[in-house]
Amino acid sequence: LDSTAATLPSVSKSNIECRWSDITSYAAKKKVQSWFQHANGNWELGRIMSTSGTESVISLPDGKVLKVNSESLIPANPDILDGVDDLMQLSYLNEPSVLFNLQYRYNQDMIYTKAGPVLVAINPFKEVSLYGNDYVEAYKNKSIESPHVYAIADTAIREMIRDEVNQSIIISGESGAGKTETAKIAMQYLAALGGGSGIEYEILKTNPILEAFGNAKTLRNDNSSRFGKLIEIHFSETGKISGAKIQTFLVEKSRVVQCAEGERSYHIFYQLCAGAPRALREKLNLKDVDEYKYLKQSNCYSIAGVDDAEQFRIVKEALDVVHVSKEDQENVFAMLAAVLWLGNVSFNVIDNENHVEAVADESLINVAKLIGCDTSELNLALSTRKMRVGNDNIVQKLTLSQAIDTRDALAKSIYACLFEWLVEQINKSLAVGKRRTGRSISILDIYGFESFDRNSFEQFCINYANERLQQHFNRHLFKLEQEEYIQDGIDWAKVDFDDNQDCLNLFEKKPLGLLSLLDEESTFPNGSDFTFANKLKQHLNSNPCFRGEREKAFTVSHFAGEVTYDTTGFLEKNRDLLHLDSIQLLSSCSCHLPQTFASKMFNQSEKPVVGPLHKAGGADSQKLSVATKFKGQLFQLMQRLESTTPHFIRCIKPNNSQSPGSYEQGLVLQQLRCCGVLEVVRISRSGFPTRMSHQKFARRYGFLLLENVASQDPLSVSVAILHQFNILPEMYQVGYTKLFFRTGQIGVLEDTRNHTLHGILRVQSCFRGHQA
Ligand code: AOV
Ligand code: MG
Repeated sequence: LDSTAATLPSVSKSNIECRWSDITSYAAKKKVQSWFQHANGNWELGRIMSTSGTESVISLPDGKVLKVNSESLIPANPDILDGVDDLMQLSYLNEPSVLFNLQYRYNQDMIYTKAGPVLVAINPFKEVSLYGNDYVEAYKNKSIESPHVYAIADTAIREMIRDEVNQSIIISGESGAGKTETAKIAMQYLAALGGGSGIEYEILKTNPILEAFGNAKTLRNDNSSRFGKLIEIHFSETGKISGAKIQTFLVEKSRVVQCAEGERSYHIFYQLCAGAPRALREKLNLKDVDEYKYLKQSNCYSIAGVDDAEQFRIVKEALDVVHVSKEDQENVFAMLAAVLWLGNVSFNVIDNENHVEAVADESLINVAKLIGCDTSELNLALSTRKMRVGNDNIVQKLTLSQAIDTRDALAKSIYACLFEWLVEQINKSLAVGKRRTGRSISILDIYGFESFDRNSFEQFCINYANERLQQHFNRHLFKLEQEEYIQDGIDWAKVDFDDNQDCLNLFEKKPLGLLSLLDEESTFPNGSDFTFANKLKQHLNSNPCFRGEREKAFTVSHFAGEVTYDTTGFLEKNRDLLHLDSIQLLSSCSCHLPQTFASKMFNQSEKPVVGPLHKAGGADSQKLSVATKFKGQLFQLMQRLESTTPHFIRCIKPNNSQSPGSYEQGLVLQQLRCCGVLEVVRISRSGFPTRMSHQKFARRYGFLLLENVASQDPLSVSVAILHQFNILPEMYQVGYTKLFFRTGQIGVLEDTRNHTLHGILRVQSCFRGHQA
């Protein structure tokens, strides 16, 4: 007998109600299957041989027999429930059962599983044959029932038409979990069902473009989105796509000038260098990727299995499709080349105060040529700063580090403007015509939660966005649900869930929250990352979601885990200053894009103030801080989503090595826990997720009644319908204003309604045919 088994494992809240001791007598447990947790945390299915007192003896599949603490055993589901496609169907809803169920399906390439109203998608990291026309048809005709992104998209279309309410498909999950792929799969389905006008083809082609310019290889994901995206697809009355609008959020521009070992800058740079045809190469003076300092620093040029040259061809084709002219495409490539060459611009120290001048070499000449200015003007903009002192204009020389910062700021701004400009062009091409119906389905795909060894301002913003999104998820699936039941007088067992309001408060509270303190410090001329970190520690140390760390670091307890941020560069990135000299340079350029960018920057810089107050007078652009602007965007986004019916998809990353076939239980469990999937299932199981007002219900199904109802008020009609269709009393509740149904109940009624309606239509068209 081996008694080295783990002692009491950490059993989370969601397991507690499913312990053996709660559900059955000890005698009944003999020979039944049970989960046993190994010391490494993995669960294994065993069979209980005997139980005495607090100890049980169990046998494992490999023949081992263990003596374990009875309390540590968790009931397993009967074999017949192996791999159910909705976790709601599990008799025992505990963590190991859920983990096993998902794994069982995953091993057979069934990567989708419902968790009540939420679709769980586990990244296969390989091609699975679940997509394409046959599948689209099958989901459209409802000849397949198994959970799928297509099914979610189908529901969204149907509900949009049925309820005349805008819909949203909200995709979340950690970095590399599969959000972007899932978003594309959803778009595919919508395009297939709503296609016809040709605009759907354009919509699909926005993906390779935005991925080329907004995705990059990170340590977590070879194709990591470095921007957030909401695409709103509009439909006409007849359910056909009439146009679309893309909104993007905070693209990570620091990557253009700086990126960590083993990561890459944006795909498009490598694609351009690898794929540009000879004429273009010569025109832009393009070199190989390893000749550009911005690309060289991370020591990583290629991605396994990706042909950058081929991708370049795909992107160019896509640009054609969304009506970016050949001329504009060339302008875009010129801007990319200018950014690359900027990175190679170097400086010479010219006096003993460390003042510099740009070296007039090939790189400086190329940048000037590509943006359309003189090398001398470019040199001045990079190595000096004009200031106004009293009534005089003075020119101040820059030091080496100031000049490098100015150069990098220019490169970042050009890239960010280019990205924004591209999105505008795409939106023009996809613009919804005048016949706007106001019906739309939005798909949200943002950068997933990130935690690296070193986390900076970018992770701070990304994780804050994920925190906001998590609250939206909570609000819908827990809070609003409960509130609605209570309002309508429905008896309802409360389910606890992890609210992340505390963490959001830590970010958003005024004046003592992370964002306010960051902005405040950013406005102080003498503020530094160090003084910022100290302020945080001084004001926030009592907050349970915050912990000050050594030196300039601090830790935040996010819903998805703790992340330690290094404040180095926070202030500079938050201020995001571009000197007026640089903007003026761009506006004086002879090329069209730099001018456009300059006016964009001017408009942005006229807004209210955050930024160091210069004693010499406002020579620098002053504008909203990056964090404040981002927060504003997120609030707007949430407001927009609030007015839609949400459909949630949770992507799960089964391993950290991006490899197929590997399912790490601990990693999956951690993701399931932090996003509250089990709680969602529990709430749905005990609740009544489908609801309809008495009026609407009576109107929708009243015509199916076989007998007249004495009283015609909506409630009486509704009750008569429920009786006629034998809907069991435990399957619904009648509230003050609405009817509440358990999952699946309304489906039967809908089917009957559709059949009957089709029957009526057939009869009518026969009748008309007869008349003619
Ligand atoms: P993410 O969007 O969630 O990460 P992606 O959608 O980029 O993650 O997925 C990462 C990689 O996983 C993809 O490049 C594919 O190789 C693979 N993958 C994901 N879903 C599927 C699928 N359904 N079928 C086949 N392969 C898939 V991030 O943007 O980093 O947060 O920020
Ligand atoms: Mg992504």
